[in-house]
Amino acid sequence: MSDINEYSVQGMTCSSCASKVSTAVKQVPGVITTDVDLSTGTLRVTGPAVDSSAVRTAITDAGYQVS
Ligand SMILES: [Cu+2]
Repeated sequence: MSDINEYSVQGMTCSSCASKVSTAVKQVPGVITTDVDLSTGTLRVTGPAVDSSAVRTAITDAGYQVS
């Protein structure tokens, strides 16, 4: 797995949504940084060997959809 992964997240409309998603994803083991681009709905996650299915679960558990 690469150290940088991007996810397309649906449902984030403001900075509060972005921080909610970031906070949830930062709980995933191995995640070092998260960065959200609200205009595109892109979540960028850095960290070695991050389990992408765990990231997806964290996003959906926070109440957002990921494609
Ligand atoms: Cu919001």
